Amino acid sequence: MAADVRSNDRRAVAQAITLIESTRPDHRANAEQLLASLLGDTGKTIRLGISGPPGVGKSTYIETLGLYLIGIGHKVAILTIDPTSARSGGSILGDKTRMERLARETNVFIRPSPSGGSLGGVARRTREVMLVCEAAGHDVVIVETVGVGQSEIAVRDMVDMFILLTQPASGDELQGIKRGVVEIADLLLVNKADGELLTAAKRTQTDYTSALRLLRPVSVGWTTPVLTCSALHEIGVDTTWRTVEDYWVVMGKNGAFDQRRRNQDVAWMWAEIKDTLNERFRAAPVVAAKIEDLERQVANGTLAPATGAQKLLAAFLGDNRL
Ligand SMILES: Nc1nc2c(ncn2[C@@H]2O[C@H](COP(=O)(O)OP(=O)(O)OP(=O)(O)O)[C@@H](O)[C@H]2O)c(=O)[nH]1
Ligand SMILES: [Mg+2]
Repeated sequence: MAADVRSNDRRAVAQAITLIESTRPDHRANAEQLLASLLGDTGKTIRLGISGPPGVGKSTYIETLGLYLIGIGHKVAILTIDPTSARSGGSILGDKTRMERLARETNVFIRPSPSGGSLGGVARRTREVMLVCEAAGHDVVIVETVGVGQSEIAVRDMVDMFILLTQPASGDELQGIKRGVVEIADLLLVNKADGELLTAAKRTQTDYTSALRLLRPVSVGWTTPVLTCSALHEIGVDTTWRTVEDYWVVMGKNGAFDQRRRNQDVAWMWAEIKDTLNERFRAAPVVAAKIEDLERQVANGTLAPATGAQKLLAAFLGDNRL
């Protein structure tokens, strides 16, 4: 399968991803083996995170950017993390159909996140799917998420550059923009800079630019630019890509690019440990038998949370001295 993935056999890629997303323990073991054999062919990519509130134009932007990128010879993979689908168990509607033109291209691979599971679980697999896409020869990987807090952080932690999409806003609205998200952006795009919205878009650009001056840049040696574009009318999207290339050069030269990836890999290892321990813990019969009762006692206030935790940990570790 690894050989077929490397030669970008679409069926093999799809099968590899299905294997990775499977929760069966034997599948997991195979998935890890597959990932280990693909590792040498991963990483020669730019990994982009794109986020923004619902309706801001993420799908439209990714379609326009994607078409532009394949036009200049790139192979693009688009992975979406939708925390709302993780919560509701539903799959994301529309996104795939809304990127209709892009979906028809052969040098493009689009994959919505699997439904169900926690955000952590979805993000965990998305990283691995990203590696499969890279091994298959995609040199631009875009991870998209809807802007609802935590998911942006999850995406930020797996990409080289985080792009935040916004739209023309009034001054009041600007105050309300979540500062935390703006702080983690390497590039801010004010989309819908067209027609009647153009003036407002330019003003929003100025407002953001001055707001950003007060913040410490997330990436060393890089000042977060604020650009305007119109994804719908395909204006300025090529300029946004040139900024991505600039970023790549600057961050590559000062070593921040490699450093970030190394940090991400180590953090990823620890996240795996945490998730795996958590799974094993909950699945252990000695723990499972006690969870419900102890949770109830803690909820009632008859048992201190720390004591409840100690009891469960002691059961798991088989050590009463804990
Ligand atoms: N005027 C204008 N409208 C745009 C632009 N980009 C997107 N839109 C419109 O904005 C609406 C939402 O666009 P989408 O691309 O679906 O937005 P999204 O961020 O993917 O939305 P969700 O997937 O629901 O979070 C659509 O009606 C688009 O046609 C733009 O550059 N200019
Ligand atoms: Mg969308």
